[in-house]
Amino acid sequence: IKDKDWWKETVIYQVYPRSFKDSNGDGIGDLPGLVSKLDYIESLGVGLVWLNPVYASPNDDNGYDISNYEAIQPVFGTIADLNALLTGLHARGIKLLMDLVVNHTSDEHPWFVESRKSRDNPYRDYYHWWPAEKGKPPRRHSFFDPAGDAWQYDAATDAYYLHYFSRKQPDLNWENPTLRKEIYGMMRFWLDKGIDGFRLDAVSYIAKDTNWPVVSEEELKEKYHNDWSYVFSHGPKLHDYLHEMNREVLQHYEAVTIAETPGIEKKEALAFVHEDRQELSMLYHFEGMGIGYVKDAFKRPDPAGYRLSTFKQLYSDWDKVFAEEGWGTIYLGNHDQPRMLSRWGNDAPEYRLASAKMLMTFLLTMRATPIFYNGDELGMANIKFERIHDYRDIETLSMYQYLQSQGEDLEQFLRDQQYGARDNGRTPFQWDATPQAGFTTGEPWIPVNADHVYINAAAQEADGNSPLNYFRRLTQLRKEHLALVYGRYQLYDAAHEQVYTYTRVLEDAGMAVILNFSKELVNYILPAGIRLKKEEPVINNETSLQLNGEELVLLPYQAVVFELA
Ligand code: ISL
Ligand code: CA
Repeated sequence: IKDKDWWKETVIYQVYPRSFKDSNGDGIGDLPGLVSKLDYIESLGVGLVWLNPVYASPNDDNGYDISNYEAIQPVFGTIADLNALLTGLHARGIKLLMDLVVNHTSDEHPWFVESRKSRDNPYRDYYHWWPAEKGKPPRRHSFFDPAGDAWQYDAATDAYYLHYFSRKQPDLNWENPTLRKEIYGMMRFWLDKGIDGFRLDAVSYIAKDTNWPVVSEEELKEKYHNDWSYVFSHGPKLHDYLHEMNREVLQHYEAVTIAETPGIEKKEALAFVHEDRQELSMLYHFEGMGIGYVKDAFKRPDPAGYRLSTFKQLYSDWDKVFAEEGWGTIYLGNHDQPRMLSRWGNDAPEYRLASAKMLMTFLLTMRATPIFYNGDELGMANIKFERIHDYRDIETLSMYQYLQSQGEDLEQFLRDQQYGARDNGRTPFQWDATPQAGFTTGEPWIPVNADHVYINAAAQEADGNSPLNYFRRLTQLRKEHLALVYGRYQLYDAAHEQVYTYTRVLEDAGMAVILNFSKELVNYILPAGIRLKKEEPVINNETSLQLNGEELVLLPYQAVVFELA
C-alpha cells in the first residue's frame, strides 16, 4: 500500500459541544460534559475527534464568530477543561482536531475593534475596507444576510467592511503578512498544547481578489452555477497561503488537517491535498450536499433533484479524484446539514433503524476517511420544527426575515426548513428516555427531539442489533479489513435506482458492498463480475438474509457486505 497513514484508516467523530452533554444544568453542552462521555466515545471505535469551536465568542453563529482565539468560552469551561479533554482522549488513543476559523473573526475581536476605529489604525489592514468616497463596492453575497450585501457600511470611518457571513463576522485580510503571522502564532499555541490538528472552516474563502471585480448576474449563472460559494472559492493566492501555513506551522507538528471547501470542484481538489504540494491532509467537498436542492440561497428542496443513480455517480466520480494521489473524506451530515437519516435514509418508524444502519455501512466502506456526526450512530432524525420561534440558527432566522420583508410564502419556507435547516442537526444528543434526554437537568438551549423516548443511547446499549452496536461492529470491521480503507473502488449497476453496489479490492482481498437505498423489497441479481467467497456476509444490518444462487432478496434498506472469492 502506497502512502499508508493512520488518519486514512481511522474514523472521525464530530462532536458539536453545545449539544453533546451539559454538566451544570445551564442547558448548554460543555467540556466537562464531553469529558464525562469519553468512555462512550472510545466504545465507538473512532480514532479522531473533531470538536466544533469552543473559543470565546458572542455566539452570533454558535462559536464561528470568535472574539479570542486563545480563550475558551466560559459556557464551555476553561483551558483546564480543554486540557482534561485532550489528556482523556489521548489516554484512550484518540486524537483531537480543533476548529480553525480564520476566514473571519467576531466584530468583537480586539483586532476588529481596533480596525474600525480609524483609517490609520495599525489593525486597519487586518480586514477588508472600502472607503465610501469610492462609491458603493461591487456586490458580494452574504450567506447570513440575504437581503443585503456582504459589504457593511461603518459610519465611524465612513467605509464598508466585508463579511461573507453575518455582519458580526468580518472577513480577515489574508493579503496582510502581519495578520498571517498572528494566525500562525495562534495555531502554534494550540499545537504546542498537544492538539493533533485542525478542521479549517470555510478555508476556500480566505483568499480574495482584492481588485474586487464586478460579478455580473450572467457570470454568476453561467460561470458559477448561480452559487456564491463558487465565486468566493477561487481566490488567487489561496494555495500560496496554504503552502505557507504548512511550512510555517503544520509540518513542524505533523498536524492533520481537514479543509472545509465549499465551492471547490473535482478538478481543483487534488491541489489542496496532493502529497507533493505540502498543503493539507484532507478536504471535504459540498457537491453531495447540493443534491436535491434548488440552486438558490434559500435551501428549497427539489425532490426531483435526487435519484440514486445521480448520488452513486457523484460519489464514484469523487472516488476517482483521489484514486492515485491525495486522500478524500466522506460524510452525509454535520452541524451545517439536516440529519443524514432524514435526508438520505427514511425516518418513518418502520424504516428508521434499517436505513440508519444502511447509511453507516456506506460511509464506513468507501475509500475515504469517514467524518461521522455525533448522534448519527443512534439514527437521530430531523426535529422538524413547526414555528420560527423554535429556531436558533442565524441562517434560518436571517432567511425568514428576508422572505418576510419580501412578502413571500413563509409557511412554505417553514416546511422547507423542516427538511433542510441546520438546527435539525443541532438538537441535544439523546442519551436516555428521561425528559431532557439525559442531556441536561435544566432547560436545553434548543428543544430536545420528542423521539428520544425510543431513540436514545441507553436503550441502544442494551440491544445488540441497535444502530449504535451496529456502528461499533462497522468501525471494527474497517479496522480488520484494510481493503475497506485502501482497496480499489468499483461501481456496479450504475443505473439501478434502488441498489448501490460496489467492490473494494486490495491485492487478493476484496469485499462487495450491497446497499438497498429504497423502502421496497428488491429482487436483486448479483452482477456477473462479483463472486462471493461464501454466502455468510461479514456484516448485515438485518438479522436474516435471503440469497438463492445469484439472487438476493433485499429487505427495505438492507445493507450487506460479503467477502469476495
Ligand atoms: O453556502 C454556505 C452557507 O450557506 C456554505 O457553503 C458555507 O460557506 C459553509 O457551510 C461554511 O460553514 C462554516 O462556516 C460558517 C459556519 O456558520 C458554519 O457552521 C461552518 O461550518 C461560518 O463560520
Ligand atoms: Ca453547561
